[in-house]
Amino acid sequence: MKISPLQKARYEYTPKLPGMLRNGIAEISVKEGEATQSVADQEKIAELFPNTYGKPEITFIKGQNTAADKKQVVGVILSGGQAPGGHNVVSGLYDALKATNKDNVLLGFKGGPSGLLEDKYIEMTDEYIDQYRNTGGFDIIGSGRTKLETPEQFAVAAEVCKKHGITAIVIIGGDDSNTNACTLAEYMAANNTGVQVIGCPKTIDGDLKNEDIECSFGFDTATKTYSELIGNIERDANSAKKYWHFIKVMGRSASHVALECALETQPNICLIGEEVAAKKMSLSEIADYIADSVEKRAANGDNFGVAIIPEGIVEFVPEFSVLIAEINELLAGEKTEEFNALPSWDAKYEFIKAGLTKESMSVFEILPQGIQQQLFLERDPHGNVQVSLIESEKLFAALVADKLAERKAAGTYTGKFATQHHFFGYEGRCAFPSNFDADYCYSLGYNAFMLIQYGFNGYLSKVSNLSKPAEEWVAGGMPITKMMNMERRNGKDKPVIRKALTELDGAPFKYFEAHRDQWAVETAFLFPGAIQYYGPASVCDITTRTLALEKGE
Ligand code: FBP
Repeated sequence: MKISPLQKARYEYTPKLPGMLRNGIAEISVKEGEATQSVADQEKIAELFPNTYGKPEITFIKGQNTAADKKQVVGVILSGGQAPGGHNVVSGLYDALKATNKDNVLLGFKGGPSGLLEDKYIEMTDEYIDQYRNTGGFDIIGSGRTKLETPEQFAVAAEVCKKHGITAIVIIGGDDSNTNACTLAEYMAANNTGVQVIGCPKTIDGDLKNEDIECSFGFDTATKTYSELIGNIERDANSAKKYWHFIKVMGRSASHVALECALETQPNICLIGEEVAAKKMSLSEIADYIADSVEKRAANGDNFGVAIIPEGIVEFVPEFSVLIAEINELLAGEKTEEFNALPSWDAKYEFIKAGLTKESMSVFEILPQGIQQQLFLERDPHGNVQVSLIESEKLFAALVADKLAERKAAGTYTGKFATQHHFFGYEGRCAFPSNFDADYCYSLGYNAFMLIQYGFNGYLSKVSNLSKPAEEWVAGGMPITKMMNMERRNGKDKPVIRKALTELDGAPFKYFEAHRDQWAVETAFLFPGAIQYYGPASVCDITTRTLALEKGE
């Protein structure tokens, strides 16, 4: 296989472990903390997780290793969307497992959770793992979005574990995957299978975090990648001075990615979904807000700019989410076929007009035709509109153009408004992990094995104090039940990990809020440049602005 010079060089990189994990396996001991309880709905969660609820948090410290010396066969699964660093979680896990006992075995289940159910796996070897060290992607074993959640699936999983003598499963995933890891852990304990389940916090979206988990892995590299590109576009915009760039960035629901990119690049506009929802902003108000910046900049002779739009924005605009719900109803079941059989867009439009409420129709009417059609063409397997496929960068550009046309007619705006549209998402999910993600992920994997070795079940691998150099990081574990609460999902109350949305009273948003009016008018662009892997730690090892601000730095 031909490999790039950077990939070759990255093979040589030695990820940094937290200081307390650096003394060798024989000198890692465990310190138990207080018993824990769930973030909310304690009684209900305790009742649903009798075997895994209320366990103590633990920290690894330097000391005599007292873990039982049994042979471990560990299965690992990558679940959900790719996030840079996943390969290092697997290699950290592998290295710790082999350093403990060279007869230990690591099986990688292929293609996500379905690999476990279908018993499709590969056994990891030095040679195989070495090809993937410090590289991006999940191609080491592949990933998938099958949910492991029913008792029937758990029974199959337990059978597969029994067949291979598996003693522990490590699930590398986001909030939903770790919710399922928690339920699987409870099942394994309740059925005396002897199989432990450990989770690792992954997602570029950055919405799996709380007072214990400081960030999910992949967020650092993905946002640095998008910020590099946004900075490059800002410089292009400032050179040519003729385009407004509307840039949509990934993040299915929460706006953490958009906010971090804004902190890194200081664009003229960045929308934050959570704020739009809190202020109940309509599409028209958002368009006016952006148009105000365009108009003020035009008055200064600056007919260019950059606006960042979070992917999940449309779900946060109250009138838009009502429209989407009505469209889902309108096309429920067989009505989709009836709609698709209509001969022309005009006929379809009449069908839509007859089916939507007056309020939703008034929202629908102001959308560009391309977006109107997207709302009806793209459906997920459950029959829902796939909001992530809505080109909101084009939607807002078009709405702003309409506002500016009105202002021009009224004589208040005389500038030029030419737009370019971009979507940054998949570009960032498989980048070579930054040093931070390479170190953090390797530590999460290494630490996951320590949790296994000490017999913990239903724990999330936890590495904290992340804004400090790796030497000062703290490694340990936290019962997943601690992050759970009850939420309404598909018409039922379910125990789930609470998703972390952008906090409007949090330091990252407050910083943005304090500066955005200036950024909206001036050209205050910041150019972060490409991720640096070699050079001074002040450039190569810096983490996100979000983490630094959250830590008061
Ligand atoms: P995870 O929550 O599984 O980490 O995935 C996040 C994400 O990258 C979102 O940002 C994006 O909306 C979605 O995955 C895209 O999913 P897909 O890869 O299935 O198109």
